[in-house]
Amino acid sequence: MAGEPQTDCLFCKIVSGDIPATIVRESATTVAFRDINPQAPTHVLVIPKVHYPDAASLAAAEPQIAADVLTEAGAVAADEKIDSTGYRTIFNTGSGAGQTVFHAHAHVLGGRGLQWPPG
Ligand code: DGP
Repeated sequence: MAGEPQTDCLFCKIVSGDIPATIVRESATTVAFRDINPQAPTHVLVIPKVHYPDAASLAAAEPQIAADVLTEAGAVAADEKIDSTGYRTIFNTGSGAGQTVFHAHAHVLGGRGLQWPPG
């Protein structure tokens, strides 16, 4: 069923605690944890606790939770003190854009100079 935990989903297992992660924030609807392969001094993933494969499908089904993900991304940036220097919030969508985990997630990156456009 839409939104239900998926047994083969890595991030659902982080939500349930079956796979450990360095959690930096948690809300009723989201979890934020450090990326295992950081691309910047701060690289945190913010995920909804419910399972949707990408940001657009989450937003279509659960717009308030999609908003919660963005609100938490901003809170992570404030906690990590990268809000004043600038940070980037990225939703890779589809394997052609580099998405490897098909549970919606926002990357929050900062703490170094960020180039534009991204590669
Ligand atoms: P994406 O390529 O946009 O699907 O991003 C997936 C991210 O998930 C990638 O940057 C690496 C991260 N990741 C993959 N496996 C794990 C894990 O087991 N733990 C943590 N903390 N991050 C992971």
